[in-house]
Amino acid sequence: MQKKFLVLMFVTVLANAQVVLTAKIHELSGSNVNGSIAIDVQHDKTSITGSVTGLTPGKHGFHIHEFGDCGGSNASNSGPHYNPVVKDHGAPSIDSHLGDLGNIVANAEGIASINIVNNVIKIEDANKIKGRSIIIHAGVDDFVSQPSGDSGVKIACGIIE
Ligand SMILES: [Cu+2]
Ligand SMILES: [Zn+2]
Repeated sequence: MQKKFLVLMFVTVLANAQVVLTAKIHELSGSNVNGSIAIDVQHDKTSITGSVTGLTPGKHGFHIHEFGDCGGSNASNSGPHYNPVVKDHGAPSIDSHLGDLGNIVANAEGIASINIVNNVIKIEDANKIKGRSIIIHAGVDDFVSQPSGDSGVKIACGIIE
């Protein structure tokens, strides 16, 4: 009976595990794209919410890149998409880079209200993505082209804290 209770307690703690990370998004090379993002990592999924302004209307590739460094020409210091278990690039799924977050969509005013549920990033990944960069691209991630979805230049970058 007591053992059962302890197991139940343990499961409850796991189910409630949650790490909230944030990223301040800053423009790159005069793009005027800025915003803030919250990454709410839960036991079995992650909610990504926030707002980004200064975009051109439409879809923009959105990824976690390997290195937490927005410097270099076109933020080249950020490296490739975060890919800890060596998958191909694609739409967010267990068969894609862990850093593949899909596209964000800006309205006619250039504002993207982000509200993504990602079923790939789980609680055990919270410490792996912390300290890396999150990047917004000028173009659409086509989910097919390798290694990065052909989503064009990087227009904004932030560090996941
Ligand atoms: Cu990217
Ligand atoms: Zn990718």
